[in-house]
Amino acid sequence: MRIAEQEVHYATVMGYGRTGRALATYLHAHGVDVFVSDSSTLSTEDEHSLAKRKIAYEQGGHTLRTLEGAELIVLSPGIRPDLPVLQEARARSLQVLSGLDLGYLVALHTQIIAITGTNGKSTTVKLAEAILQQSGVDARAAGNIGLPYITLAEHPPSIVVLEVSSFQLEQSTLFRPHVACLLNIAPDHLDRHGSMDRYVASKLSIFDRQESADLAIVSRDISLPRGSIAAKISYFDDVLLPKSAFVDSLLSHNRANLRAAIACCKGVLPDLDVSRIDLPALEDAFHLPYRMQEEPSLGGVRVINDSKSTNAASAITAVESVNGSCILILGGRHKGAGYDDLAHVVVQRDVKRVILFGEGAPLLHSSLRDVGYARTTLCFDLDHALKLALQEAQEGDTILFSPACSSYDQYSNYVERGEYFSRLIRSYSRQESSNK
Ligand code: UMA
Repeated sequence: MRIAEQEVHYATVMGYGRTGRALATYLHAHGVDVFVSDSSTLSTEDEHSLAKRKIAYEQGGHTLRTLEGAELIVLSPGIRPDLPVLQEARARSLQVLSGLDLGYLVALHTQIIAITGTNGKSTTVKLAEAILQQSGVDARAAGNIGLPYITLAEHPPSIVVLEVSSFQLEQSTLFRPHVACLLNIAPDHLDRHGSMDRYVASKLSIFDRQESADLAIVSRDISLPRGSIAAKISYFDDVLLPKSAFVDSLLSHNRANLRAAIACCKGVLPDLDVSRIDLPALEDAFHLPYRMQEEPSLGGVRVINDSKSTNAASAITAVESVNGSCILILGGRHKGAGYDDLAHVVVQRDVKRVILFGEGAPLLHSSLRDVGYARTTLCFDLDHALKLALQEAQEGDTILFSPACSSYDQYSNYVERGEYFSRLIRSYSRQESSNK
């Protein structure tokens, strides 16, 4: 297979999750001899699928087999670029690409809108995709939102709207979006990046390879390093939204997401008439799974499932959007950033109790204690946390599950955690109906 002037016969895919599977499938289908390397134990299903296609693999660690004979190494987002085996790869001058780099190279004629930021990425991506589709454009959303970009590469759309994470950006050396948007930056993923400076640098690198014909879209709240961006800069805060009841009904962060999505669409469709956007048809984009998802109420208690909240900034937005008294469930795997801002918001709002679970519970507990908030309860898992929340809640209260931490201590991802929480609620709801 020819990839950017280079004939590739043998490639290694590192990480065999959602991205790794898609990368291996694409490369294998194009005649490349693929080797898969994963640090965990593969499922029997994955092992069978690889064996059936005669794809060699290793599991339980990345050994030097990762490099043997490889002309190309492609990374899943979860692979840290500083792994010893990758340092060795660079010492041997082997080409190491991110999944985004590979998608970019094999679908060079697709126009790319790339959207990053600590929060609001998925919503903005879905909004931009829907606005472009309304305008008759063949546009598809992909990337961190759940569909690896390489999956679209076989039959690429005219425009791809990519959700891009700091992990993917940190690994990328070639990826160049025509329109790049940075929504916001708040502390997150410090366990991976090591410091806030490096996290910010990885976010800003979305603009690194843009050229003067490209467009960089940011919020006025973000200070850009002077002279570092070649693309034309525009600020999405300046986008005027049409006056409508629908726009008025949006929370301020969603109005910002809508402005950003429109700015991105205007980057590829300069004549887009904002007044002709069917705004109510965008409703679904504001209701992504496990993002402030309304669950069935239990005994007059409103229940919100915000499992997608994996950092303090998104939990703050969630807490601030709840009116009235709330019981907040927080916890999961700590990612290195602090919770002081969140603790201050908890103190200021009508939060009756905070139930803490998982690995991050002790740290969350001490942040809350430091601001003088004492109504916390620690427990091990979500089952217990919900049980305690229901005991505490009275009719008219809201139980808000907005964990502020990643799910990786007890679940494979935030979706699995969100599904689990939903299942718990449905089983309480069934019990409630059968008791009537
Ligand atoms: N693995 C290794 N070596 C390592 C680390 C991981 O082999 O050093 C293996 C794991 O054992 C596992 C596989 O890699 O088998 C998992 O790969 P991955 O962590 O790259 O995850 P994928 O399943 O490929 O999913 C990724 C994104 N996950 C991460 O970035 C952690 C998904 O974003 C994304 O939807 C998917 O690609 C499709 O593009 C999830 C996410 O949490 C939702 N993203 C973070 C966020 O949004 O905050 C960045």
